[in-house]
Amino acid sequence: MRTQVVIIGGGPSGLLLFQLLCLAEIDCIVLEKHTIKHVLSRIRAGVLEQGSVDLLKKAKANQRLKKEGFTHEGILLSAKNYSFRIDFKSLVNKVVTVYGQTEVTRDLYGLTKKNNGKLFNSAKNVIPYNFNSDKPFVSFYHDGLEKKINCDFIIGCDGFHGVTRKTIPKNQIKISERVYPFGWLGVLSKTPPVNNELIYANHETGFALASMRNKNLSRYYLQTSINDNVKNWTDKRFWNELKKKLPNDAAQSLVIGPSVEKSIAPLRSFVSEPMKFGSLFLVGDAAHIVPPTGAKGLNLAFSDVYYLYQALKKYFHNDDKNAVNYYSDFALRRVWKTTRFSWWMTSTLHRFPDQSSFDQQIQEAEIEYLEGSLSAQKALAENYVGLPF
Ligand code: RFL
Ligand code: PHB
Repeated sequence: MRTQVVIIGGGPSGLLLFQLLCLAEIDCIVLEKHTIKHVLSRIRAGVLEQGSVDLLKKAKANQRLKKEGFTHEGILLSAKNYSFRIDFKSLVNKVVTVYGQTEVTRDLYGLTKKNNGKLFNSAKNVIPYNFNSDKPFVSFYHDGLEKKINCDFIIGCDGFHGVTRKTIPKNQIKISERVYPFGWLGVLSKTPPVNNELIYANHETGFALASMRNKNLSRYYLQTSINDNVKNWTDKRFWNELKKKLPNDAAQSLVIGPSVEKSIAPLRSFVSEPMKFGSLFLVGDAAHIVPPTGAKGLNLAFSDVYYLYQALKKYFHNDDKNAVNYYSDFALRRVWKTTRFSWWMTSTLHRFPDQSSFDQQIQEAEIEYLEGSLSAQKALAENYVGLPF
């Protein structure tokens, strides 16, 4: 087989790049390790920046998003069970859209059937080869048969645990990392959201987040210890802890019910540089991870997709062979600014195991400062709605 671009990984970034390239009549193939059912069973991001919404529109993947996405003009921040609002609309004249990553991925999968590109699900033992030459290729197994695809470029969209980054020699890669000493317990419940906007709560017993998917589906998160296990979390314990951490007025109106999904995720910041090695490129979680506190991971994956899509279009259509060489620098500039913001949100809102009463007071003072300072609010809003790309 031969194609122009092989995309390893059929998560949101791989599928979005695939759809954009297909629309630009650039030949491509996606290799995804799992079944579609498995990919769509993962509950992850919930908040889209305007730049991500615009890119999904460009990919013609916004039909349902337009109808079912919720525009949010602000968030609530809380400390000591008292909350105040950050009004994005009035501060920076931008908004975010609440629409689940699962639905984004479902919409993108729906479009793959219409494309002349190819998608292989359950592709096993995918291995990129020869990306330091002008004859790269990828081998994999499908339906028990070994296959080989010759191509011009290989794109690693295969997430943090994927194979692509691991095939790059260690001495060619620089890793910067921070592992946080806590995780997030996420719960999905068929109950009305506690508030019509997201609530990020700092509390002396740990962080909580109230989010949502739709009018009758809530998504909540609680900070947990790093070695915790979901088995330790009965629904009753979860709701009690959440109530304790939310602002008082929200806690009073919280509707509780059985959980329909419960999982624990670790939190880390991770950047691997550069994001291009010869004819191999890294995109999204394959290259970088941010803690979910600023709702940035998926959005950052989409800005990578945008830079790479632009570069590949120039390469194939405008005979600009140099454009792909700028991808890594462009993408990394935004990656580091977003890594900084996600680290800051995480550090300001969570309780650290060795946190003294001094540290707690500093966090509370920072949040109080945010309440009183429009300049501080503007900086938060500008980052939360997404830096331009
Ligand atoms: P993904 O989604 O991990 O997809 C990678 C795909 O590659 C496949 N794969 C392979 N395929 C072939 N061969 C191999 N060897 C392969 N190895 C892996 C996998 O099966 C998978 O289908 O990476 P991608 O596309 O870069 O997307 C990144 C996002 O998923 C991630 O950044 C976000 O979910 C992060 N995130 C959030 N981001 C936001 O923008 N806003 C949010 O509100 C937000 N909330 C979150 C989050 C992540 C969370 N968790 C669970 C880590 C909340 C949570 C709790
Ligand atoms: C979510 O709804 O899953 C969500 C929202 C905001 C975040 C992280 C996760 O910061």
